[in-house]
Amino acid sequence: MKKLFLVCIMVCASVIGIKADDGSRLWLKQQTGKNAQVSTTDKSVSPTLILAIKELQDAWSGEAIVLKKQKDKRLNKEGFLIRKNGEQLLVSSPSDVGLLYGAYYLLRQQAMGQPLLDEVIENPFYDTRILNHWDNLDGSVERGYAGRSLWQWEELPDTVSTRYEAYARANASIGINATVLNNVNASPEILSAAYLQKVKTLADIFRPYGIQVYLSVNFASPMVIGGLSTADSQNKEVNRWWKEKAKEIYQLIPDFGGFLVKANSEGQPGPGDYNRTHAEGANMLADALKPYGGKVMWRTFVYSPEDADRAKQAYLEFYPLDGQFRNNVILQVKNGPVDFQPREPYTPLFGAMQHTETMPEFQITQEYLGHANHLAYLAPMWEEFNGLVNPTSQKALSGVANIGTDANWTGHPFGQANWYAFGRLAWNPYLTSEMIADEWLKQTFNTDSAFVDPVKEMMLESREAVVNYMMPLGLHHTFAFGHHYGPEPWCDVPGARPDWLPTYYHRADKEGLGFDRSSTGSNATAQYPDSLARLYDNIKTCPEEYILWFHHVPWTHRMKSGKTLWEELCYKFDEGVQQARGFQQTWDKMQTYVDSETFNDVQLRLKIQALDAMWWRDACLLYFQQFSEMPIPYELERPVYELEEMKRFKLNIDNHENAPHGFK
Ligand code: GCV
Repeated sequence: MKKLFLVCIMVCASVIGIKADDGSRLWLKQQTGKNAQVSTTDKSVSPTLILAIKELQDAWSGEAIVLKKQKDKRLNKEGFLIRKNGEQLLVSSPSDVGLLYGAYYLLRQQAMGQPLLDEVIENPFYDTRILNHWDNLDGSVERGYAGRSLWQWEELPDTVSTRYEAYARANASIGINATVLNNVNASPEILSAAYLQKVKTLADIFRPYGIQVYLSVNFASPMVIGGLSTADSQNKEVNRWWKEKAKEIYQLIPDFGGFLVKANSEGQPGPGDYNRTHAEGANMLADALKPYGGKVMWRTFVYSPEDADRAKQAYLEFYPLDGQFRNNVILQVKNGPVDFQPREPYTPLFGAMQHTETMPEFQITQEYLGHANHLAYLAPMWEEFNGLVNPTSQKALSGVANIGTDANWTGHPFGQANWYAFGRLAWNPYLTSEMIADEWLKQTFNTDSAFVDPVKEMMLESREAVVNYMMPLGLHHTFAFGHHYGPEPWCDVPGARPDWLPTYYHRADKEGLGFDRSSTGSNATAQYPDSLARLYDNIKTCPEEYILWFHHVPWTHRMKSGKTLWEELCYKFDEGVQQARGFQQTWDKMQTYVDSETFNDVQLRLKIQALDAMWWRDACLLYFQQFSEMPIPYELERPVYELEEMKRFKLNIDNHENAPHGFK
């Protein structure tokens, strides 16, 4: 891909130009050196307050500002109030970090050219707004598409990259207040004394920005680094080991957030190895952290094959444990019951757990949405989730980060919008995707509506476009094995678990397509509240975007449009391709509004996206056609690839070698 990128820069380097921009400043592009008048009524000026003052002094071009630490019953701990006070602006908050958030609010309004209301009151909705890094200690990032891990473990604690502070600042500017540094497939080494020193260094850098550090822990740590012969949660020595470890951590990092745990999932150790429940395992860790106010975020991403339907597993394993967890345990639940697919219904554990706190896990990195090659603005997906699962029942929100060492942090320049959107939705889940896209575009590029309006429209359409060309109508997991990038609905890997293979999910046969999860099938619909269970269970009322998720639908089934399922499928795939091509047209018209580096980068990625969309359409339709035995409607474009040819592609995901369209 790199080679082509260079060629493209030479060929298309814009002559009309805005200066090239490597994207490293993200949405924080305000002009500095303003020397604004900023004062504080506070006698003791904390490092956080110093940051707030500095940010405003540097970039604010309005009236004088007074920052005041003050309680107000309308504000929660991190909230802030801004009002005009004669010739001055008064920003108040019960906390220093609230004042910092107030400063970023003002700078955002300024960058967007938005007038200030007479009084602004903002409170973050979720208490914990946390990124999950799937970063390994060797510098690789699981499902990361933006370079290597930001954390230079081998250099820490002595050498400190300037990017650590830039990372903290970017997060604080959108209200993110916590981060899990390492992969949930956790190396026990992270809890060794040497690594904890490195973690402490990062925590010290993040603290002034209001960011708490958490760690993913490996359940078998007491054995691997503690030398014990067991990790059983009912063993006294194991309990003592975790208590000592917690003490050691809090001595170094007094505001340490807690542990994130993936247990008994995809080969990770857990309490199940000793016939203990998830509650018993989680409670042991919770007890160790309790004296210090720490939390355990225990993931529900489990799918041991006890039931024939993977989508039912998390519910089956966790629902019976409701009420058995300590109150400093939060169950971290993926938004959908399978695995971050382009579209899934919500995981029915939300709402079902009445006596246990739950928190959603979103995936910002685009593992199943075209990696860093496809433009897929994810706020509409999260907005859809928030419309189904009432956010008021949750106090925390997590997102798997898409950040790496790439100069622009996220690989695709529009990947920044997903990081931004996650933070903004964690601050306020009632913001619309449209409002967030508007904010991001105006701060990142410019405020000209001739640019903002069409590009915003493209962003808002982009997630649905991905659904259309990859997995319309509730199809899911038709990905190639392992890298989750291209299509392989035919994929069969001898010896692999059936529920890692596309055929398990799409169930195509001569009669039809889709997984029967209704009462005539796996009965997963019964895990939903009654009204939804009835809606999903009946093929006539099931929303069509989920129809192949919940039903095995005959090829000749009449859809709402009057088309048969087969025709509808063909139209949806084709629509996705046309949408991807439309994005190219939209973007090409934007050349004068965007710096040349970003323009060319996005242009190339959109080209790949459009070609990938055709690859997806042709692979899926030609494969499914073997079962439907019906023609692709003649008014639609003909496939450009041969099925047998596509079956031979074995994409090397590191360099895209062997992609059907030859991109390297
Ligand atoms: C961190 C999926 C991904 C894995 C990931 C896992 C999880 O299976 O493919 O890479 O592992 O989810 O969320 O734990």
